[in-house]
Amino acid sequence: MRFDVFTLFPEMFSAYLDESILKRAQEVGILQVGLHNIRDYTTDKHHTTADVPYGGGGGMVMKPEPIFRAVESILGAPPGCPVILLTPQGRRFSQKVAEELAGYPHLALLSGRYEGVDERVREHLVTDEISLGDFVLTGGELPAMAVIDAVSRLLPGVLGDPDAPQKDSHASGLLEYPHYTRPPEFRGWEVPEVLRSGNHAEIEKWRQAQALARTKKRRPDMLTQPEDEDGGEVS
Ligand code: 4GY
Repeated sequence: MRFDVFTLFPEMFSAYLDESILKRAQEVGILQVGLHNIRDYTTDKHHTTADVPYGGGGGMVMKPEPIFRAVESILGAPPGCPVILLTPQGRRFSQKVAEELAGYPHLALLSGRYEGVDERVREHLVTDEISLGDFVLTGGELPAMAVIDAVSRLLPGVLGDPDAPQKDSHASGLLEYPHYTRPPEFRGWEVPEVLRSGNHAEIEKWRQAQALARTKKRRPDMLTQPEDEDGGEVS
């Protein structure tokens, strides 16, 4: 799978993508990430990427020309893949959306800065808008990395255990059961006896009960609204 990322800060991505699991996925050719600096697609002397908003109000808005030029240079016009803008105004990201996106061979991610992008980018270039949640960051770079991470780990061969994505919390519809490792006692706090019993049927029963109890307590919405319904339309 390939991601092409359009951003004013491509260097922010390298430290994250060039470590650990995502590094290996790129080395073995399962994952490709192209990083493109929108500033490289400006044509004016000062390499202008943003300007003041029409109508006033302060702040800066990302200009459409360099964004269209960048995306169309890399992907063609029209682009042959979804072009996803990371914005609090988008549909909410979830494990289900990650699974949907993992079905594409190629995605473009657009990370905005300042007050956001000119509306004509949304209307005539962007095909999907995704939000990580109801909070405002300084840019769309962290959300783009989160999407790459959540989608990439679903691709066959990226995780060591091929069943790992099916075992995920949220894929199961429940939160994770508690995890323990050695030592069996730490500062007087013991690992539950059942986990050290070697009785795999009892361990499985305990884990399911713990996952259900934890979900009821922390995320009752996951039990009454299965998967990730978004609360429905508004008029
Ligand atoms: N939350 N989910 C988010 C965000 C920052 C101004 C547009 C979010 O996805 N993106 O907070 N993005 C804004 C900052 C430009 C992106």
